[in-house]
Amino acid sequence: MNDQLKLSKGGANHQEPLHDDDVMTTAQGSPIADDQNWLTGGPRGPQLLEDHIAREKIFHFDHERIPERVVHARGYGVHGEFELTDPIPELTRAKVLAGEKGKKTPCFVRFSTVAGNKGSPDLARDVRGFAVKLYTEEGNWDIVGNNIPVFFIQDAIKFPDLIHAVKPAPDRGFPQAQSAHDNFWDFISLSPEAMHMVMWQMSDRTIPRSFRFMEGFGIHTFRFVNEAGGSQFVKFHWKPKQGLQSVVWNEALKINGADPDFHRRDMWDAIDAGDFPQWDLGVQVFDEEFADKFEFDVLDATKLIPEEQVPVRIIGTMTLNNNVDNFFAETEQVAFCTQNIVPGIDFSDDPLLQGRNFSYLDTQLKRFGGPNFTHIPINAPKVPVRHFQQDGHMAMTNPKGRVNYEPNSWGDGDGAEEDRGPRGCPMQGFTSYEAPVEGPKMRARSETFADHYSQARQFYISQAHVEQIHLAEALIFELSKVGRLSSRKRMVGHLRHIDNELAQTVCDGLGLSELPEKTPVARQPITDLPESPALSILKNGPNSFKSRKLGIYIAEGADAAVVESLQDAAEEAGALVGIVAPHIGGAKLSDGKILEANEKIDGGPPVVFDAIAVVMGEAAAKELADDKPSQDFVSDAFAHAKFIAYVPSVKPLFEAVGIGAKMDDGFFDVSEDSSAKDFITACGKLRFWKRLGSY
Ligand code: HDD
Repeated sequence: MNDQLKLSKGGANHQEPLHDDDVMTTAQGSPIADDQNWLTGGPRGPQLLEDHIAREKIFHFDHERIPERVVHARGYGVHGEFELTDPIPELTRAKVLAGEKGKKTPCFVRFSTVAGNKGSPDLARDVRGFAVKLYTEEGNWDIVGNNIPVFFIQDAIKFPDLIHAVKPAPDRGFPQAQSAHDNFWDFISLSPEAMHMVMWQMSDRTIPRSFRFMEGFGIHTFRFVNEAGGSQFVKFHWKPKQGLQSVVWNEALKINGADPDFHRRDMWDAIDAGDFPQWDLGVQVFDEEFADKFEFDVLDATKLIPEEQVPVRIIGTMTLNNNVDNFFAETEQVAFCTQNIVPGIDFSDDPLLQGRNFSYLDTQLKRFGGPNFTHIPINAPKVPVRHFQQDGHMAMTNPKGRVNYEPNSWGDGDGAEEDRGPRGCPMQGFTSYEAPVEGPKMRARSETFADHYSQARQFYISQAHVEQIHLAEALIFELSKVGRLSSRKRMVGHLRHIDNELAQTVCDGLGLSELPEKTPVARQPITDLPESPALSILKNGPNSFKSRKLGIYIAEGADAAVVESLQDAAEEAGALVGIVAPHIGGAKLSDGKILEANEKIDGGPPVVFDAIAVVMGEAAAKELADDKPSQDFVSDAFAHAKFIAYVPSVKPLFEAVGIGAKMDDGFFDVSEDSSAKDFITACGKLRFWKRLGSY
């Protein structure tokens, strides 16, 4: 063999025989000798089409993508299980909810943003998808919900317009993953029905700290149907045991730069560390009589039923405990469908839900190129599937035998031993609740859907003061990105029906010369709905630092005992710790040992932590007082109302950014014994809101 030939074989050519298990094969299973060099005619000659190995590799690569979801393209999936804690056979015959206490059902959850494409940043201001697939013993039940209990529109026919309006403008292809632009607010300001949802969208709900710290909602009114055929209405709620938490907008902007994968990384890390997030499943159950007397139509998805009016009954707990093995196979290929329900659950006539029931199945055809996506493991039920459906792209589980139709008489005993195949069963099978249907065909919105402001107002007045301020700031931010004055004014015209002070604040924030006219209304809003504290994040705070993350910024000479006490206190509280240092190699502490860092300072800004500590030797602190990333570390943590632990030697850094004289009760000197514990206890409040004055 000449030298040139030896060289061209590269590193992939193993001289030693490999174990059979390690030998690479083609997709046809044929062993490959070299997949790093295309077959050529001569060492410097043309590549030969004959190379079936190279062509197969490139062919497959060329087809690696499937169409991304038209909405909710960016998402993150996790496996888990649902445990039934309070069976409700009196309400539903669905075995997943009516079985014995403690019954476990596997599930897969995909969290997502709505507007951005697959590669968009996690902290866009956006609604979050919260889609749960329960692999029940009676087939798959999908609750395809969001982290907000209402929706923008009342009728599914408007969905394409809503999504076109929020997605990048068709001529320029931007802005990506943002609602702060002309088309969106033009559409919204012309859609009074969106006002309630817009209040939620402008609240901190749309910038969650993590998927783990948000609620989930089935939104629509569904039906429970029990064994006797009796039915009640139901709304589904997922309540995070971790509590609710959001970031502030300025943080969101910075997180998108520092870690665009912040949410998916957070979920992966938590599960990887064995800190499994949990949600209680709650149901709000009500009957026709309540529906008739309720102020709004229970079929209108822009309305919720306040928990104070119909309490949420907790019936089970979902634990997410397993990261995916393969992102594409599971998270990308999972296909949720609102029409995936099981006996004992039924639809209501909510016109948004009914339209969704068409759209979800239809969209899977586009994404998978055929009807057999249910054969893919992530979508396949975990119970036997028996029917006469067959063939199509990628058919993998065609029924066996000769019989593929019904009615058939095979197996009836006249000499034919064939298996006759399955039959429908009125006892076990799904039967629709016999809800009466009558009336003329018409294209019209029911008058009972006409009030668009009352619950928007109720949401606003139920917020803590600081949340109201954030909401107003979000509206001002978004509308300031809108070029057309008419849209800005129209929005303020709507706000006047929700809350006058809010309208005035936004009007001033936009620099409008006068308060625009109130938008004409179809129905006068109810202005005396009571506050509903359940709608606020801050009124339902966790009061615990569990599952949160402390960032400790260390530098040369940091007191080793202090660092250790902080680590211990955080660990004891069930929180994670990230070490930040001027170099990724870490820093030498006072005991002479090097503590390695998880992040170099400009890669680990405070926005990716829930609270921070700064522990440095005097000389290092003086030197870093001039360092911009170090300055940002303390000044951003301060500006975002975070709790800050420190040792006196780091004061030069605080002074360099002007917070030395502003150290409030959110600061903790942790050089004293046991003070680290007090600090971590205080961190349970998550933020020191008082720092922000009028808040
Ligand atoms: Fe939708 C995906 C939630 C209204 C049409 N939707 C999708 C996902 C979630 C929601 C969480 C992502 C599922 C996943 O992770 O794969 N959608 C909602 C909620 C709605 C809603 C809570 C209102 C209450 N959606 C809605 C309407 C339509 C659609 C009115 C159409 C008329 N949605 C779709 C879709 C998607 C989808 C195009 C895209 C990918 C998919 O279905 O599987 O069919």
